[in-house]
Amino acid sequence: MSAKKSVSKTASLPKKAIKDAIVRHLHCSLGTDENKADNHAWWKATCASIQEHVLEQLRKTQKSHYFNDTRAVHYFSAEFLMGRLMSNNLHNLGLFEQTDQALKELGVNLTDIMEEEPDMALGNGGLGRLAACFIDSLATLDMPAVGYGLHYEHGLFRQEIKNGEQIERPDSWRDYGNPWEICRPESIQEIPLYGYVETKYGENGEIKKEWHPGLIVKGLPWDIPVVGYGGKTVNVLRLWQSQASSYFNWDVFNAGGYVDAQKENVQAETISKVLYPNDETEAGKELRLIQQYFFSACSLKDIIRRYKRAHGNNWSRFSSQVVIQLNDTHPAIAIPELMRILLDRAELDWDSAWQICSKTFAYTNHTLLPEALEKWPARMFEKILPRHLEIIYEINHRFMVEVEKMWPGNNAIKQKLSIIEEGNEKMIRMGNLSVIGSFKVNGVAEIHSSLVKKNLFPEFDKMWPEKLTNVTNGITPRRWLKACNPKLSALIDEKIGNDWPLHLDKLEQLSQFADNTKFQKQFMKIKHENKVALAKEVLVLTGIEINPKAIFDVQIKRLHEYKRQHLNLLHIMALYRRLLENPNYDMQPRVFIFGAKAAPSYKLAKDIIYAINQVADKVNNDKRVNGKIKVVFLPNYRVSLAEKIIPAADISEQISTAGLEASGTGNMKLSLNGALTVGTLDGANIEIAEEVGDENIFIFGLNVNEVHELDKVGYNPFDIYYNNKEIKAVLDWLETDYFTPGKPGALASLKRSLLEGGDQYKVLADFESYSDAQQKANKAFGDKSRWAKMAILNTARMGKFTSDRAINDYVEKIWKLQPCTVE
Ligand code: GPW
Repeated sequence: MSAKKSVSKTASLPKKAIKDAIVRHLHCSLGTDENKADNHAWWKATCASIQEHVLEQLRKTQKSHYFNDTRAVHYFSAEFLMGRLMSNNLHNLGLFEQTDQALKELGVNLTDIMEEEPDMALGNGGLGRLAACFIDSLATLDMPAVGYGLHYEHGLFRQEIKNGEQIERPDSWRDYGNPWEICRPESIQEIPLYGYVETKYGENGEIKKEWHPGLIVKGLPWDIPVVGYGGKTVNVLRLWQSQASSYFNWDVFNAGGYVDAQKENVQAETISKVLYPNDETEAGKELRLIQQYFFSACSLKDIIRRYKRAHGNNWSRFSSQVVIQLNDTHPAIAIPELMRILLDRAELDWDSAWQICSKTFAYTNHTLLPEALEKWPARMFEKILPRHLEIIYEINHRFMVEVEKMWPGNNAIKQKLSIIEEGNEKMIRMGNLSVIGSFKVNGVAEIHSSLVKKNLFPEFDKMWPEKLTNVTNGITPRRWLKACNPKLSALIDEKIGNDWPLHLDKLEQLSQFADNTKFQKQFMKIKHENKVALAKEVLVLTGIEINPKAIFDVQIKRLHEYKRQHLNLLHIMALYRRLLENPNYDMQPRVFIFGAKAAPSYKLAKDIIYAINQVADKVNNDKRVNGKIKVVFLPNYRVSLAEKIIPAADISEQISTAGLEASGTGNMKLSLNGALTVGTLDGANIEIAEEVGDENIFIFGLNVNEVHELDKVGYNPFDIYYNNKEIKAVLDWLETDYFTPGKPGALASLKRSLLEGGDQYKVLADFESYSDAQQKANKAFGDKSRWAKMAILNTARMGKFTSDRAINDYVEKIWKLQPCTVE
């Protein structure tokens, strides 16, 4: 382990003790024995024995935080995409090897039983996975921190592919229990909803507001321990489950209304039933707003209860003890909720309340896409949260006074900055509320943050020049290299020592071996073995045979037009066409691997999945292709599948329209595992290029300014269609029944979106440049030594992108926390 951190006590735990604990749990927790136990039982018993160590450290951590009365960050997020926890917890506790050995002696294979664990898929994509990486780093860096979110009964849907099309099935991750979570009924919270606000007058004629809710629901917390690497600090992720506030309405029950009495139950329990599957789109659904309020309000009450235990009713130290990070605007309702508590409950005056509130919150923006900037109809607020609406109006009113001071008489600016959007339907702009109510606002990559300043919130940046800042995203190298790529990790350990998971900059030492033929061979042998393993998995999952010697070209992310999976597809079709026209067309055999879920209501995204599968079917079975192209769409892309794909990737597709991918994090994971990026100058790709050097990445396409210029002069995709024979042929091909026998036009929506639809995401504009970059990659792969060197340098130069660096940036720029060590 590291110089800073000593090896944890658990690491020296004898194998015998681990064996005994697992067997004890088989007997005493599961009521089975070694002869009867199946993999699921072994998995549960092993979890239970790991959890013993986890809970011991959790207790010590909480004690230490309590006695030191530390300032802590509270990470509010509607999503935490945790994936599986067994391997992660074992690695972080330093117990992986011994447990592997112990199970072996019991005749059990650790890799097999880890497959029994369902993914905790309480998130959609990047934003949710970032939250998971961040809480890993917070614990690793011994930072006092709590993650707060929703305990969804059903996480992101399971994706099946039937006849090429996506089918959504419910995700039931908790059907057989979750061995990691602890129910905390002692910390239940009650949350008001609906109703009306009464205005009262105090003794001195002062106005008082009282909210009379129409419904109260219970929030039951479940704690998931978050084990830091080194096994010392164990923080918690606290997720709220909604429940009816009283199980039976006895009056109704006695009147014979047994079924009616259950209705309220159902309504309350619906709140945490299911994760909204829309990535980067605001749905405007009442239940979603209730979800946001429910978890924000539960979490705030929880924080305040803890604060009061130490400080009583003295609010003066609140904002020095508590910082709340809003993961996008999803929990922004926490701002007026804290105001409500301070005004109506604690009876503070407005200025004192606002002082506290605006020093407590910080907000991370993750997108510039207009459809993802949350807005809620004012009438929805009026119905669900009437008091909050009043408070928002008052925040806005006072803010408008400030705007008037800065830009006297300028109504256009007032309209733009107002929290309230006037129009047919009055809307509440959650982004504006978040900027106004926070002391810091950050974007998630340099380019993104500069666009937040320049295009999204320029006036806010003028008003508060210190408020807007950048923290480039990061990923945890524990999950995304050490655990998912054990062979490469072992090789790195052997070369540079084993403290790189805590000090990822040290990977730079690998660059001294980048030209070393022996090291290149070792590095590429591991890549090959990982590819063989993935090929086996692909065969099992899809029945498609792929050649591990081919280039594994990977695009894994949510399906979105701005991410441009269809650019990749058009290029595959072009290659296919070139091969048909010229059987000697010079290309390295390549396997194109896709993984992507589409939001169930996103029609074109689903059409793109269908198109990929139809093209795959044709290409894979066309003898003339001679195995030079294979296309694989892996169903049900999720964290645990990413862990298998990423170590096996040669090429990483990061091809969003410049300016639209705020950061990307898959780009970092793939590069860390030695894949070369084919990418645009967008999000964190730019910083990856800076780190690896232009010669170790394939950059193509319009940059942000060029996209902007093109829009200004007017972009007409038909110009490209009529001038580029290949593009025209490929688009026209989509309209035939070549890929959809008997169903001509089944793929026509794609062509339409790129022509009549206006090609909003500049797919055709970037096609040629993309194709050129792909040819360069193709050529580079032909030179084994050159490729190996580039791959090694990618791994070696990813130090910047550890989430430990990102968290340290947050700590220094925003949170101002001190680490708190645990014995
Ligand atoms: F719209 N991101 C995401 F900004 O995964 F809220 N889901 C979302 O709903 C949003 C953003 C939101 C992603 C960004 O698209 C990606 O570029 C970024 O790397 C990631 O958030 C983490 O910052």
